[in-house]
Amino acid sequence: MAEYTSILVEREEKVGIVTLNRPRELNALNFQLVNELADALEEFDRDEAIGCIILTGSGEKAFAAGADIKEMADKSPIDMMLGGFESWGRIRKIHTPMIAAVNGYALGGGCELAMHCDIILASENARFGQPEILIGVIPGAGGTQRLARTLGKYRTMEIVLTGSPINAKELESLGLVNHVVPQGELMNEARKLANKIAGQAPIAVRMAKEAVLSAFETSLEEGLDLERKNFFLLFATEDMREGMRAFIEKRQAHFQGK
Ligand code: DAK
Repeated sequence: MAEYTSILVEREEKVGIVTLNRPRELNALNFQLVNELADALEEFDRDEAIGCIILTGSGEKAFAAGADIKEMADKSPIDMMLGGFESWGRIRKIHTPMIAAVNGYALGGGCELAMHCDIILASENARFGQPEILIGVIPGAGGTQRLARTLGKYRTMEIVLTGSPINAKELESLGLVNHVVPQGELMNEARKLANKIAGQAPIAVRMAKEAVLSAFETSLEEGLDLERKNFFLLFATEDMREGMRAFIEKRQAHFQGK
């Protein structure tokens, strides 16, 4: 593992854990942090032993309070364009399933980062929002698109146009948060879920993630084609033979990622 200054990186058997670690700034996402995050996620993604990644924030107050406003305040459009935002694209391309364990504020880029993950768990005190409008800009890392695709037009408009935060329970009922849990249990619940995913057949997991994500990026026809091709391809894996044999023999399957 490389040395990082703005994140903490741990591995627990098949699960990688990345903690955003600028608690005094409520884990505000400066360029260095997002670059380090992309590096760490790619490193886990290349590691065949890692089957799921948990992303969380340090401290009790925030997952991440957004991009670092102090760092952005004097930038020009060209600075912003050339200034390192490509790391967000790298995070979007991670194949390993990612669970956001949202332990407080997830605002602006923090909310968008949680939405880059595949499953969102939140503590009871978590608050999500896209407050960019309050500082004269709009979401820039997918907030308008991912919220609209999950919540629909009208709720998204209110969130983006008012900047008002929403609590985790409401987002659970709207389908953006998978589960709300007491703060003290958040990481344990995230670990349980991550271990469950990491115990499945790795190639099937990867193909399943790719297929679900394609629902947001392609037409239904193209998405169905991709799903079917991935389904057929899995019949080339040893894990598929093992999974089906284990079912027939009434025993636990042992997947090898082959
Ligand atoms: N940036 C920098 N510092 C921040 C920060 C942020 N986003 N959020 C909090 N901090 C700092 C505060 O300045 C304060 O530092 P000191 O003053 O003590 O030095 C410290 O963290 C504690 O914050 P507060 O004193 O404000 O704490 P409170 O409990 O009173 O309030 C709060 C908590 C979360 C409600 C408040 O801090 C807040 O409103 N923060 C700003 C939230 C925000 O507006 N976030 C959106 C930022 S814009 C893109 C990718 C990403 C983005 C855009 C494009 N591309 C790929 C193109 C993302 C943009 C954004 O996120």
